[in-house]
Amino acid sequence: MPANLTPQYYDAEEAFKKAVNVEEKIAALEEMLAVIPKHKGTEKIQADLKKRLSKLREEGQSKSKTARVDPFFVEKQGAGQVALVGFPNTGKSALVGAVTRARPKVADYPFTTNVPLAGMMPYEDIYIQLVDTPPISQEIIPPGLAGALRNADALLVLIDAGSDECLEQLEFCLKYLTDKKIVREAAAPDTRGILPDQRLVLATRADLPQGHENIEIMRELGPAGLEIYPISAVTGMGLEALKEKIFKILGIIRIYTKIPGKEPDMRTPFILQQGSTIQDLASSIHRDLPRLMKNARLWGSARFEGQSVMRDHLLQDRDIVEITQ
Ligand SMILES: Nc1nc2c(ncn2[C@@H]2O[C@H](COP(=O)(O)OP(=O)(O)O)[C@@H](O)[C@H]2O)c(=O)[nH]1
Ligand SMILES: [Mg+2]
Repeated sequence: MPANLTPQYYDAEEAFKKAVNVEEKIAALEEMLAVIPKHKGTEKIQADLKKRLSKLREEGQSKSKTARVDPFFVEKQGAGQVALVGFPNTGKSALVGAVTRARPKVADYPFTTNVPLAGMMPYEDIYIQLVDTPPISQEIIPPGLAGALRNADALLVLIDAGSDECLEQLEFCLKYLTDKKIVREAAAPDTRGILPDQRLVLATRADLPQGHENIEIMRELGPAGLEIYPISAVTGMGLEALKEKIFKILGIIRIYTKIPGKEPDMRTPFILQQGSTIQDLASSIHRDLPRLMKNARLWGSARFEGQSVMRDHLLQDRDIVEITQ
């Protein structure tokens, strides 16, 4: 029996896809349940919505208990979480302020940021979460910071190109990240950690007079082959390309979905890891979809538009997929 879902229902579903935390997801599911036409054709969907709702409510309760204990824990929002790490006064807060709407305190005295502070950075049609963190130095490393960094999906290491200590900063930060197993060479299953490719070193305050020379010194004397990317939060130098680099190191792709006979929904992509397949997309849309799926068609990276593809077909960033059940 057809479900004949209404525009209100699709709007609520849209809100669910956009939801960035458990509370918003719960609110959207409740709305979906409230507006879904109540007849035989939607019984299965209704039951499923109820199940998902009760699962999320449980999750929400256990989360709020743990969230209070650890002030360094930042709940993930958006397409990916990128944490900043660096010495005092390297321009961490200034960078977050320049590319997000968050307004962390920027000051020329050290230790103005005591706990992590998140802001959302718009990139094309998605948001990426940046997390400003308390500084590290030879004298002090905030306890709890390592956990927060390990929990991120990617890292920005900020080195002050305006400082004569830049090489020491670089070596100290990289060593801290490997010693604490925040950055690891190879990903082990079920262990958190960031791969070297997901860690980007920034030479900040590169507009300062000594910036150019210091960057040359770091490139020459720092680890061989390490990319050092100059930016300035004050002049804006390098910031646009930085957003693209951040998207790249997250290793994510955006997939848009469409309903047969309708225009694709280009507003809210599903975010998947690079290397994801049609099957992965189906399970992230709905738990039962991999089982119910009959056919999938692809626009974008396909050889021709609307090509039917297999479940194990590898998706590319910006693909459009239509799944029929
Ligand atoms: N010239 C210059 N100064 C900057 C830049 N970014 C930050 N600053 C200054 O450097 C100081 C420390 O910046 P802040 O963002 O608070 O550093 P944090 O301690 O790493 O968060 C402040 O006085 C900022 O105004 C930059 O790109 N260029
Ligand atoms: Mg700061």
